[in-house]
Formats: sequence, C-alpha cells, structure tokens
Amino acid sequence: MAERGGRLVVVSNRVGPLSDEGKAGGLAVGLADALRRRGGLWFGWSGEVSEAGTGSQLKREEHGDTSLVTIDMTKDEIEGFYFGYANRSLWPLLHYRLDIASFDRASDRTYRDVNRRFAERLAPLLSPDDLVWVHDYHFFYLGSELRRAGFDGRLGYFLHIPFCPPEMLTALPASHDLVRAMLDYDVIGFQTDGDRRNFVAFCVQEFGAEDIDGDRVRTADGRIVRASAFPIGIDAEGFAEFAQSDEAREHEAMVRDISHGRHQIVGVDRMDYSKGIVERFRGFEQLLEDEPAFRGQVQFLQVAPLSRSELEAYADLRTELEGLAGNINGRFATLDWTPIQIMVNGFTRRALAGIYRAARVCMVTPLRDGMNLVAKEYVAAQDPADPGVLILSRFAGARAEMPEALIVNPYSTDDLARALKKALEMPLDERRERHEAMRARVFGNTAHNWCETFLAVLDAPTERDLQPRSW
Ligand code: GDG
Repeated sequence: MAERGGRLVVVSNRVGPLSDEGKAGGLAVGLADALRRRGGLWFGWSGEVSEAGTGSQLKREEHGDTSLVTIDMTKDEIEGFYFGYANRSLWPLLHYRLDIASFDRASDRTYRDVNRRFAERLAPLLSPDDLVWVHDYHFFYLGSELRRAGFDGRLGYFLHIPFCPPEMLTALPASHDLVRAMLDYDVIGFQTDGDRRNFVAFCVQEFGAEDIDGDRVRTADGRIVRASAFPIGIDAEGFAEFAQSDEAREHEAMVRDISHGRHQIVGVDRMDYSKGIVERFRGFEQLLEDEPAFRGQVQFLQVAPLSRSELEAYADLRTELEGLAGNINGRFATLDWTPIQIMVNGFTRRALAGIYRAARVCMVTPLRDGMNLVAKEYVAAQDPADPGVLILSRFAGARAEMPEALIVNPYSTDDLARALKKALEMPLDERRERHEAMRARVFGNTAHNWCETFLAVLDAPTERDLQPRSW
C-alpha cells in the first residue's frame, strides 16, 4: 500500500530550530527536513515560564508549510515535570543509576499532569490522518493522553536515551503505568536492540505480553504494538561541510597553534554524569603516570557546556571535574605545558567541527548513552587522508555501528590508558582503515534516513487498520 503521506506532527520538550544557523544539532536538522517535506507542526514547550503555564495562549510561528506551536509552563510545572520527574527520577534510572535516582509522589503527579495538559492543548490541532511522533523521556504518557482526548490516528514514540532492564525499572513506583502508557503508541522506537529487548522483557515479565518476531509485542489483551530499534544518525554531509568552513578552519588552526605540535585529545559532552568524564580524566592521568614519554607530548581539551546546573548532581559534577583537572595539572604541568583544559562555555557547531578535526584522538566514554552523536560527528569531521582515532565506550549505543573504534570499558582506568596509548601511536594506514569503515556507516545512516525509516514504519498499514479500535 502506498504511503498515506499524512502531515507530520512532532512533539518534543524543546522545539526547533528549523533553520540552520549553525546551532542546530543533527536531530533538529533531521526533523526539520522531514517537516519541510511533508508539511507539519512541531509542538512543545516555549522555553518560557508564565503564571498560566500549560494553560497559556499558544504561541505560533509559521515557516512555509511548517508551524511551530509552543506553550509555557509555570515554575511549579517545570520543577515537578522537568527537574523533578524527568531529570531526578527518569534520567538517572534509565541510565542505570538507580543509586542516584529519587522518586516522589508530587513530581510523578506533575509529570502526568503536564503530559495530559500538552495532549489536551495539542489534540484540537490534529486531524485524523496526521502522523504524530512524540520524542523522549519527557513524554511517556503523552500518547495515551492523546488517545483519551480522542485522537485515533497514528502515534509513534522515540526514546533517545537507554531503556534499563526490568530488574531496575521495576524500582520506579509507577513503572507499570509508564510502560502501559507506552503501549498506547503504535510504534515505539529505541536506539539499540538492547534497549528494545529490555522493554520487551518488561512487558513479558510484568504484563504477560508476548514477543513476536523480535519487532512486535502482543499485549495480554491481544493488541499488537511495533517495538524496534531505529539508531539515530547525524547530518553527516552538513557536518563535514561545517568542518571545511572558515570558522572551523580558524578553530582548527587555533587548537593546533596552542598545542605546539603536541597531539591533541578531545572530549565533547554536555556536562552530565552519564558521560563518563571523570573516568576519562582518570584514564588520561593514568597514561601520564604509566608512560612518562607522553608527558609534555599530549594535551587534553574537554569541552563540557553546562547542562541542568540547577540540579545538585550536575553542580557536584562540575566541582569534581574542575578539581580533578586542577590536580592533574598540579601534578604534571610544566612551565610550557598544561596537560588538561576544561571549558564549560559551548562553541558553535562550525567551531566544534574545527576542534574535532584538529584532534588526533576523541574520547567518548559514557557509562551509559542512548546513542552518542559526538562519536559520529568526530568521524564526519575528520580529514580522510589523515584521520584521528575514536575511543568509544562499550556502553554507548553508537558502539553497534562503530566497532572499528577503540572500544573501551570506561570503568577500567587501565583500559582507558591503554587505549589512549594505542590511539596516539596508531600508524596512518590503520587510522585510515578504521576511519573509512566508520565514515561509510556515518554517511550511510544519517538523521535523514533515521527519520524516513521511522516514518515509513509509522505510516505503513498495520493490523490495527483491519480491526475496529476497541481499547
Ligand atoms: C541525547 C542522548 C543521543 C556538545 N557540546 C557542544 C555541542 N554539543 C552537541 C554535540 C552533540 C550534542 O551536543 C550531544 O549529543 P549526544 O548524542 O552526544 O548526547 P545528549 O545530549 O545526551 O543526547 C544521546 C541523542 O539524544 C540523540 O538521540 O545520541 O544518547 O543522551 O550534537 O555536538 N554543540 C555546540 N556547542 C558545544 O559546545 N554547538
């Protein structure tokens, strides 16, 4: 059956940007692309706080066939929904950090209320043949609330972060409600097959559901829901072009200049405890300790723009990292060499592309990560004739598509130090060979393909089309 070609409606916490001013990440580029092609609507939070909150007037911006529609939140809504439930309960838990996840009834309630309010505000804007695609851990309940508000069309969901095993998820007081709400979507997308398996295992174990052919779930009441992996990609061509821009070249030259011919190692992450930055610093320190020959010969730059700094765990991380960098510098620095530098102010994407290109090694060492786009951006930005080496955690979703990286266990300081040594000493032929293989996959599975693959599945006829809706 041909694609029905319905209008695309994207829902995510933050909306846009639609135009490329050098700021947008791969995700925004991929979605903006699909919205432009099909025409559509992007719905989410305005980024503003007001007294009326989710009851505020809709804000609308029109860009050709695409509308950006947003609503405000109140201070309490943001506190309970965003900082509370999404980032104190769900983010750590889904990243396997049950030890720092906290749960409370009030933020659970606010999270559900905000999901319901978003659905109630969106529902009147929908037509039955719209394809609604909801994003990420902020909106687990939004689909089921849209159903309750009467929307009967296609509903898809994509989780950008990991889905932890049922043994962990069942610690969430509302885990049953949350997963049951997910089952109201027609298509549920995960970054990796491991995440999908954890989800299906929960459904089987807790609800007596059935796993069919590895990509669908039959619920106890006989409904069939599609659940598959759709690994996200980047706008690889666009990023490679960024790496050739004037701004990138300036930054590349600057990094080479300050490194005085030393090998540059780089890390680029939102400052988040899931990214394994502490472990990475320890690995670098271990290298300097074990291999005196590298002292004075390598330099580490960590770009770590601040993120969610209102939360204690994030503020603590900043203090810890700055302390650790200070200790390493105190221990090893010489008059003309500062081993490690951390920058908490972000760069433009073009500047970042230049920094990646100047780096002989990029360390991507999350303790758990849905995908990790930095790994892909680093590969896209390299000069194929003289590419750098990617060190990649076995716990990043990107690992599945990038086995030619130096795969490490970030919990092992020795492993990190060994990988750094190997990366710094790797001959050109081997660097080229590994890079070429990864580059082909980064350019083959782009943000654009990811979007189209998901939407084709969401748009395809399913068993539900043949049955009257009875749930
Ligand atoms: C979530 C999931 C999944 C970083 N510093 C600067 C900057 N960045 C950009 C990077 C990259 C993005 O931020 C980070 O993306 P990641 O994928 O690495 O991580 P999360 O932010 O945690 O994203 C993740 C992703 O969603 C997509 O599904 O891959 O697993 O956790 O694009 O370049 N950008 C600019 N300046 C900086 O200083 N402009």
